[in-house]
Amino acid sequence: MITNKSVLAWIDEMKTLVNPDNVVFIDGSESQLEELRAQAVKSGEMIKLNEDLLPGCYLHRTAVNDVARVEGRTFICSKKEEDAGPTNNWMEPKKAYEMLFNIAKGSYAGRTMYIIPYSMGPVGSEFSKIGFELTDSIYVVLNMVIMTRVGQEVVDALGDSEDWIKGLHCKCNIEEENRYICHFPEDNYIISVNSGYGGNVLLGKKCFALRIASFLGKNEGWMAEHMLILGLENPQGEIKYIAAAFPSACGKTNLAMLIPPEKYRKLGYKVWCVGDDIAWMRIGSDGRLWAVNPENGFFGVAPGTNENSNPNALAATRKNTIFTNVALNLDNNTVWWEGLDKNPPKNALNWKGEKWDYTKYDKADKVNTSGAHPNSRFTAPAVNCPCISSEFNSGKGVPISAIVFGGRRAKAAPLVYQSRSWQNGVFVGSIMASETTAAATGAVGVVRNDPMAMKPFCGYHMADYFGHWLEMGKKLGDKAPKIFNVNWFRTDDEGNFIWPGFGDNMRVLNWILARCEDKVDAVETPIGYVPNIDDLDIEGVDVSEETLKELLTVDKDVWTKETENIAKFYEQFGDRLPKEIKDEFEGLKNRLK
Ligand code: OXD
Ligand code: MN
Repeated sequence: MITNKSVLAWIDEMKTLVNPDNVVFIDGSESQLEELRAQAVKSGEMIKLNEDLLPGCYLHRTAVNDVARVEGRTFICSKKEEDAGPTNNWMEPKKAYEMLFNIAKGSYAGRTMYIIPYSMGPVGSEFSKIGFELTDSIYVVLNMVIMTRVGQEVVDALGDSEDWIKGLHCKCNIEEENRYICHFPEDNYIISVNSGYGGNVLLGKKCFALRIASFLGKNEGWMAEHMLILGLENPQGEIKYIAAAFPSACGKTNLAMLIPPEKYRKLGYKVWCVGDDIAWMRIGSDGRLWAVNPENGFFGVAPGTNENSNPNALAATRKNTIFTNVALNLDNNTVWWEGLDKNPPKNALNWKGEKWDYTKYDKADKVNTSGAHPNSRFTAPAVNCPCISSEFNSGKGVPISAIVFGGRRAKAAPLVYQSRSWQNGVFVGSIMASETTAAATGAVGVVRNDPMAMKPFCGYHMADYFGHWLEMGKKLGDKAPKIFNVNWFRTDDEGNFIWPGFGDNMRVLNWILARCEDKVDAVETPIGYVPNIDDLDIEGVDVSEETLKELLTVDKDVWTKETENIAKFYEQFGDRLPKEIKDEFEGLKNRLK
């Protein structure tokens, strides 16, 4: 039950606007959720899967025109256009509200309004923030219940406070031309209309925990980042934590749940997953940077997830999971996706729900010929993950030793390098670039700049965001985590990956932590410090010393070309680009001469 006046007033206002037939408050109880699951199965919104093989699991199919985040229709509606900055779409707030309320008007007629109280972060933690999402979709309710902490305890934790985030979601008729994902950072308000796809409608995730939270973080002196958090335990039982930012679908979930190579496992190394997508970070009373994962589950990309690539993620999906847009095996009522195993089901429906013939699969036309959509997803509870960190629910967070940036770069970036300082590290993050993937609509395989993997998720002017990073560094001083850049995707001249990746990425993490503890030297290059060839362990992995040398090479010509790309990218920020970043860029150009 809600008694908070500010919440009640807003819900009343929204009820009048969207005009639902019924209103249901989501209290988080299992009995209520069971009833909703049954309703969704009855209406066809979800398909119950094989209870013996996949207990508590369901399949949902979105509309075929609604399968990914839509960056072109995502807006930051700050009062002033310049505050949204050149990397965001902007709409004047008054105009946006008017348009959105027009679309939302009466759109719940014949439907139920679900009121979801949710906490991003463990309920009651000083890191955590509370939101209310109103939705007309049971699928959204059931996903939010997995991805966030939902229910009466959240309402109780909020009390009378007015410090909460408004979120209105209306499915409407899933019309592409009327689809809008709008954020009003100055009003703590999110409105999403005409979509039913996760990233656009699970408002706690990208909309709140990144776009709105990044803005809050800037004003309140903390950071909301598109980062996984993992703990690496050494044989002595010490655990050091790393936060890492990669653009969408670059293997963040795989890295977060990494299984160490056999040799390391035998020695007693372990990796613990705190989070796979988002980190909220604050300076603790000890002056160090501490992080929590504000989410409560994983909204992971299904294709490519298998027993080898990520057994932990796969295990997490074996119960109480919602699958979206994967293939349905009609013989045993289970799910399948490309890369799960080598046995595509013979009697199956594809992600669109059509009869599917796996022999017609054509790599060049995945969307139309694959069983699962390339951006099909699983929504799995974090507690299901065998390597979930014991600190996952800690309201205190975990102390971060290293920050790692990365992307898909065939040639430019070496396997790993360390930045020269925090300031230089912010520059390294600002020049991140990667080949695009299927997580967002648009062309696949094009290189685009994606600073700190936050281009689609920064809720304010990107140059001010760089400035905020610099400010945080000043406050952290010598307690600041060290900043690194990795590239698992370097290729040879034929385009083959030359680093095995996956579990072997731990070899690189080990070097990173050794650097944090001043245990190894490194070689200075114009872009930063790379490992001495002998300090990166390649024993037991199919990488020759020559390949390792190539992996660690910084090609001056490639980087000189890269500086042209950087200059072009920076142009859009004009005078708002912090002087420190300009200085770092000049420094790089000089070192390349
Ligand atoms: C995600 C994304 O879904 O980054 O995590 O697109
Ligand atoms: Mn993400």
